[in-house]
Amino acid sequence: MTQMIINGQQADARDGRTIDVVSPVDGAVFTTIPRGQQADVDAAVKAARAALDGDWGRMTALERGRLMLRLGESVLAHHEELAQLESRDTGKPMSTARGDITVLARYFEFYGGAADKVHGQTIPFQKDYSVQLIREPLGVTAHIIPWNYPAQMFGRSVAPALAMGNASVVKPAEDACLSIIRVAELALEVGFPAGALNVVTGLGEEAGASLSRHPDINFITFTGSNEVGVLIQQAAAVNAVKCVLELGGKSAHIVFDDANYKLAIPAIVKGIVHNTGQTCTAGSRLLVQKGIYADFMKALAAEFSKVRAGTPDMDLTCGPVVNKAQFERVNRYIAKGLADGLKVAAEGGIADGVPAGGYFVKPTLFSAPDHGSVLLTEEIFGPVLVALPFETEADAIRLANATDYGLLGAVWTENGGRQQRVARGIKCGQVYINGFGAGGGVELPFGGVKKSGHGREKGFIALEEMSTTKTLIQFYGE
Ligand code: TXE
Repeated sequence: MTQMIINGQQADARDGRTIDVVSPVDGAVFTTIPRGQQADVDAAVKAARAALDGDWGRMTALERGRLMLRLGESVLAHHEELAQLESRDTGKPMSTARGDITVLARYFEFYGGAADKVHGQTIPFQKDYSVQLIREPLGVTAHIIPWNYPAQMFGRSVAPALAMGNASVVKPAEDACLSIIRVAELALEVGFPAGALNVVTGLGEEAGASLSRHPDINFITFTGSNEVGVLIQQAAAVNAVKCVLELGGKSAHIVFDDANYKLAIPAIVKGIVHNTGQTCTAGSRLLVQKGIYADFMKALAAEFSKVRAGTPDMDLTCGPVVNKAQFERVNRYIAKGLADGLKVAAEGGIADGVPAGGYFVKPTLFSAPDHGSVLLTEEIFGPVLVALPFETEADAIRLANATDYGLLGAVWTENGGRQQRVARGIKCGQVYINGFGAGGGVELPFGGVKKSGHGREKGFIALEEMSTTKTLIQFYGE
């Protein structure tokens, strides 16, 4: 039984209820977490508010930064333990989980180092006036986190908020929250004051909804489905608080006929099978110029068919998907692709010896004759890639933009002018040129446009998102 962290203490749900935690590897229950409710959320928000008025709120930026650096070091000292927890909870292959914990530590290192480097401004104004623009924390920040990268997203969401002096209440996903709770315990061990960082576990429609509509929060950041993102924005509107939403994607690779196959093919395969395709930035669409389509697909299929899904200990490219609902969803999309007339260009496999009852799906590469199938527009969130040929540069940009999402894109060409034109033509928040994915990209502003959401996380820009400005206007004349 794992406990929540509220006001510096481990806590069960006030009404004692729990949620079973199921292993994606075999479908068996292996622990429980508290099923937090409104009363638990109230206690966490109250503790965060008190921390702002107490020790945490009185700390200098340097002191906060040092604590965060210490937490980053503690994460590294507990690296293997955290990776095991993360892998157990999500089914991730061990090397993926280890990579995620390294990125988690990096968030605390990056934002811990940045905490005392956020400067204000002076603004020229009328005669005998001095005007200063200073940065202040927003107050109590709420963080609703999904299950696909619990540890990484905890770091991405919470580290900039703490660096700016906010006090945070985190609601991790009910499917995967064990690493987050452990890091919150480590935060207490390294000296974070009670209430600065609280974790309330529970169901989305209970603890998540209570937190998002709580009248005493000042900011919400949410990563998850578009449907829930809309509810979060509505809740934020009721209290007139700012929200940052990261709601998934349908990111396209655009491969021109002069592309470097050696670079493109492994990156495209990894871009859809890493984390078993459960990545908001997954490159889940592939647009290939007509002249090389057959040849490129043949080379890609040879690589794609090597992909295997297995248990975390087998440490293959893919694991299982996270839960039964995702398992059914991905298989439903594969069946729909076949019904829509998409051709299977390659299939990976499921390793021998995976336990019965695990949520393993067959990695699938489809070739589409035209843009007719929903597999080209909807987020599948599994190891399923759909390819489509295009003729001209203008067609490629039009097709890349033919979805409601706008998170990432990638352009593969040696032509410098084309790299710029296409990268600027895709409507999204990040574009890679001759590459894809960058191991977390802690330093790089990240977020989407269109139904992928709004606001930016990662990089220095997150420090602006998670703070506000105050303008001090002083008359110094006589
Ligand atoms: O997401 P939910 P689900 C996409 C992906 C996936 C689909 C469904 O396509 O297949 O969403 O996944 C909390 N008020 N992404 O159902 O429900 C919930 O407890 C407040 C993309 O798991 O959006 C969890 O902590 N909170 C994605 C978080 O929201 C609520 C990552 C996300 O869960 C809530 C995950 C409510 N009413 C899924 N209902 C990405 N962008 O990376 C749920 N939650």
